[in-house]
Amino acid sequence: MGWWRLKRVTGYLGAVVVCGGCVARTCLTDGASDNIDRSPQRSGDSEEISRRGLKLQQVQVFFRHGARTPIHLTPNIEQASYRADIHNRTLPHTDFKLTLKSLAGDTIEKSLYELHYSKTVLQGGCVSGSLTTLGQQQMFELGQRLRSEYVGQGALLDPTFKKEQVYVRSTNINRTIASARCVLAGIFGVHELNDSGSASISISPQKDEVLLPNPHVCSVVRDINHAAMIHFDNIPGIQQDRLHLEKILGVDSSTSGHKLNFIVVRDDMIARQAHGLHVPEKLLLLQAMIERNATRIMYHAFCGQHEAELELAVRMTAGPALTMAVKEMKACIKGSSQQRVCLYSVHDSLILPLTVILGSYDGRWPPFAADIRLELYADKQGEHWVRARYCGKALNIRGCHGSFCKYSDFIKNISQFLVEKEDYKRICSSNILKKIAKDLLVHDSKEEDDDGRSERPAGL
Ligand SMILES: *[C@@H]1O[C@H](CO)[C@@H](O)[C@H](O)[C@H]1NC(C)=O
Ligand SMILES: *[C@@H]1O[C@H](CO)[C@@H](O)[C@H](O)[C@H]1NC(C)=O
Ligand SMILES: *[C@@H]1O[C@H](CO)[C@@H](O)[C@H](O)[C@H]1NC(C)=O
Ligand SMILES: *[C@@H]1O[C@H](CO)[C@@H](O)[C@H](O)[C@H]1NC(C)=O
Ligand SMILES: CC(=O)N[C@H]1CO[C@H](CO)[C@@H](O)[C@@H]1O
Repeated sequence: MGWWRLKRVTGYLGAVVVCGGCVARTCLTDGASDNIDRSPQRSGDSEEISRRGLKLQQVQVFFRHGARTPIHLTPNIEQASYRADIHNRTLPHTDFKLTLKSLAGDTIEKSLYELHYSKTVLQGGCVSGSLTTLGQQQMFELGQRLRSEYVGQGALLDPTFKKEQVYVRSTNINRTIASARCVLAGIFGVHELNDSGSASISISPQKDEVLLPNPHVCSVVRDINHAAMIHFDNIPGIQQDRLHLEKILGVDSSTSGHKLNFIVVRDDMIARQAHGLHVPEKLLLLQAMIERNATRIMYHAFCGQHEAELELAVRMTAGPALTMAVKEMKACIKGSSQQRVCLYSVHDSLILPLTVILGSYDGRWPPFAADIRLELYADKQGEHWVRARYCGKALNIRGCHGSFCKYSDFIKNISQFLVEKEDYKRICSSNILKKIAKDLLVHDSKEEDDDGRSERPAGL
């Protein structure tokens, strides 16, 4: 299996921007290695809900797809076998009648990502980047957790599926579409969904896709991504660790010209671990190093190489999706929308910068089935409040105190990251990264005068 070829072809399509990778730890309750705090409420939350008389009006959920087959393979390591009869079965309790709807009103375009994945058939018959049977179950269980909180007598949703109340949108990739299906099945059950016959998932054409950092329409996103994925050696400390890993694997990048990316090795490793497949000892020994360095590269790929790029980067990578979610909140407050639950089936590439915007990035790779929820409440006086949650746990939203943030404060605090279509387009094609780099150079040369350093491993 030509790993180099895979990496080359991939470029930033799929492998990078739909940044692969995953983690054995998930937001599920089963993982032994799962050390994420999943307690659904903070201790004071239910008290605050009753004290203020908060009533839930709407919840929007961004979730990462479940466990999948790898997108990358490690050079000089024997491939793991992903048997299609084990890992590519459709779970009957997630199988129901579903339609896909194009948001452009025409037929859904062929997915370039799927076209790319389908070229790599893994040992065992599964295709790269596909949601596995385990991944389906993880998403189903996320759906069940949503059901337990939001469905029932006096709750946000009736147990009967009403298409006006539930909006589902996915990126145009099989594993996210299938993940959305499994979440829906977990919320309503396949009998109800089949009886209703009206469940659908909306898909945007690539040119308008906001559910992932979109390098196809935004050259600023592409350049930020490229800087991290190709020139990751600029990140202090990476090169030394990379050379060590290459030596262990017997990879000689100086002759091949292709530096081994930690994200590649991590992706392969995590997919094996999630599915209980063998991981070679020499990789296991380096797992902590691979994890940390890969996560660091991933962070820079979506949040910029330098602190000075951060605000711009996350505004361009996750801002459009957040802007869409804020519009839904506004529509709910105005009473112009009946949608109570919005489900967005996405990737780690969106989850990570979203947590950065919310002010609560935990420094880790978002695990399979990780979810961010934006809950909109109204109090007795009719004032609105927002609670954000990551893997169930309430977050401190940037600048707010406690779990609940006044809607007006929430908007004030995140407004610098919101972006309308026209501004997005304008910024995307601007030379703003060059400007930032130039400012940094001026800044750096001043510092060098001070401390005499001749060369800095600048990220830009
Ligand atoms: C629901 O419908 C799907 C196909 O549309 C079918 O395969 C499945 O068996 C049905 N499940 C139930 C429980 O009715
Ligand atoms: C995996 O399952 C999907 C959905 O049932 C199917 O379209 C695809 O052909 C299967 N792939 C393999 C390699 O079995
Ligand atoms: C992805 O989904 C399409 C449409 O359902 C299907 O034709 C294709 O075989 C799927 N690809 C894989 C790799 O399962
Ligand atoms: C790479 O991993 C090593 C070992 O865990 C760690 O000390 C180092 O800080 C990591 N490098 C980066 C850039 O995160
Ligand atoms: C970063 C930011 O805008 N923080 C503000 C969030 O909202 C609170 C309450 O209005 C302000 O005090 C913060 O300054």
